[in-house]
Amino acid sequence: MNKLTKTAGTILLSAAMTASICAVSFSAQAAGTGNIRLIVKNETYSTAQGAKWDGVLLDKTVSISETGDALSTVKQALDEAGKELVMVDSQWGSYVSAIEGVAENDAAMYSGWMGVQNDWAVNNNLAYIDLRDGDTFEMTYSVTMGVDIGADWSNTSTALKSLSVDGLTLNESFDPSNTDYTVTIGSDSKTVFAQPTAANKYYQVRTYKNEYTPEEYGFRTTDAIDVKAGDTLYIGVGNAAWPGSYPAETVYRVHVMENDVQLGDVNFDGKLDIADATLIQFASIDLEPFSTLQKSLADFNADGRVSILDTTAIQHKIAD
Ligand SMILES: [Ca+2]
Ligand SMILES: [Ca+2]
Repeated sequence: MNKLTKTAGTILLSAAMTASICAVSFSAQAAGTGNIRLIVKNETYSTAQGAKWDGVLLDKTVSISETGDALSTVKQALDEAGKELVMVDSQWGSYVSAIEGVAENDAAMYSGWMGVQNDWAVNNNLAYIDLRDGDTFEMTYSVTMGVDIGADWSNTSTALKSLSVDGLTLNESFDPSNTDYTVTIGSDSKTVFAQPTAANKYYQVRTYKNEYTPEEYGFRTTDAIDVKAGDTLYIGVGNAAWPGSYPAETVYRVHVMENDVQLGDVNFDGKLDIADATLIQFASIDLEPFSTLQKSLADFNADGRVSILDTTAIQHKIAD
């Protein structure tokens, strides 16, 4: 490994330490209560390549430790399961260097154990990561500093790689560059589970209902969400308030509708009215950013572009 890469690694660790300060002030919940699903796995370094073991070593519900952090919880759970955990002290604090004989630097230089909380590749010391009841926490072996588990420092995109909602069918197939989706559910209410996956797992993903409130934890993939027509799910990726450093967040929206969305209804409220005409007018002079779906809904006169002519066409339609 050359010197440049080492320097880059040091910078990353420094960034992680800075991020940890944010993480500590961020968590206000009671520590040490509840359970998490803990998964310990090595799917990147096979026994054929020389690993002591591969696959899933552990996948079970375990108690959160008294101090509430990920490092002590993993240690406690592995102790209880009779699995060997080796921790090493460094200037950055203690970290997991080996689990049941699969150790850092075994597969390659800088290979080692990473923590993944609710599909977010943790970017600081696990002792600073507070666990919440219902979390999923993975200890996963990475050969390439995260790239092989979907976490890549060189990827600055805050897009999602995939998005589905268990219990609902999106009206369009998912496209990372389109941030608006609709689902049609009639007058039913449903219990659903949002299943977003970030293009880069170093960026957190959180789901909210009806109000985008990134200061809150939001719904995890295992949290039930009750929805009815008129609700909107917001799925944020890489908000600046969350641990880590981010270029710019992306927010996806899933609009839950009674009926299929109609042409012109760019605010997804199920009605075509003056509010839509006004939004389209703003978008036509770049005062309102429109998603791919909104652009197609906005082209009311079907001339292939969003312009004041669409606003006028809608005004005529409403006046009829
Ligand atoms: Ca509307
Ligand atoms: Ca048009």
